[in-house]
Amino acid sequence: MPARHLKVVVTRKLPDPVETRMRELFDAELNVDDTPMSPEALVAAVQRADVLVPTVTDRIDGRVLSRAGEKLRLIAQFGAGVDNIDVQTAVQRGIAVTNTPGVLTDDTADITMALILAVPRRIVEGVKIVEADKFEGWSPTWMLGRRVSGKRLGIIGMGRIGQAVARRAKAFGLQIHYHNRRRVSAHVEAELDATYWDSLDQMLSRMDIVSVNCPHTPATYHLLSSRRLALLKPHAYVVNTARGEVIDESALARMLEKGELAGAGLDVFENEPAINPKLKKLANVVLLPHMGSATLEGRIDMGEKVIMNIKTFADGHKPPDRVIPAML
Ligand code: 8YV
Repeated sequence: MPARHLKVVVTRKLPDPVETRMRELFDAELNVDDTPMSPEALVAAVQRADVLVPTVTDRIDGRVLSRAGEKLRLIAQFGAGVDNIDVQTAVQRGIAVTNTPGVLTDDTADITMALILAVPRRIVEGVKIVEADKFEGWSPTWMLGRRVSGKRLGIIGMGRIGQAVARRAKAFGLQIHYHNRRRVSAHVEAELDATYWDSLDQMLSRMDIVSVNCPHTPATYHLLSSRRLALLKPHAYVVNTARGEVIDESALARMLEKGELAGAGLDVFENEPAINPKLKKLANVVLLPHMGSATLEGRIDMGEKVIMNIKTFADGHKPPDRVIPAML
């Protein structure tokens, strides 16, 4: 079918240049007022679409897929993570799934680094003091945080984003440690001066800061369980810019409340947009509203990748960013 006749249903508002190009290339149905789709609206969308372009906020589970129309052949996710999609079922039903890896690596690593600095250096607490007109003058023992340089950073998930975090952190004088399903190449380890731990438990008990940078899959759900969180030293900080589900959020909140951990910087949550209310009350916790990849440039690049995936598919080729269940 010519690309122009391809019914592409986009579930959320995307940046104007992306939407305009989609309209030029495809029979694109846009969501200009950005109202999130209800489960019923999603079912209706998969019934009329040739291609669905969802985001992290759309749950494309087995139930939705079982009601998909014959025409649906591609789910071109606008995002790197695909944990909102039942990829296995989609592929079994002959529906290809693609994502947008690579283009949000630097932006997400920047936000991770911002949290790695913000929590130990108490940046948000400082901002709040100034905003509340409570800055009454400098004192040598006031607002003391902890030095970042020289500390050990344990990165969980040494893919593109994990490596980009490591590169930044190394420049800030942190010592890089990591746990990953597979050890990275000797060349990357040497560049980052990184120490590999095949045992996550052993790494955790030795780190000053831990950063979660792995995808959420059945294997990483609650990877930082309450048992594993308890392995961290009480002066350790936890940063998560990947997916909330990788950490047992209630256990983390409980430990932070009791002072069993020094602090946390979180951009993602287990039940977004809901956040454990305990976390919001703690001064040593910095919370962001899932904005790791939220730059205009990043969003446009993500849109470009979605378009390339759809266009290649429409031209009868395998789209470049296919997600294969074995990868998950
Ligand atoms: C995106 C993300 O904004 O790409 C991802 O996996 O977590 C976010 O940074 C979101 O997924 C868009 O669907």
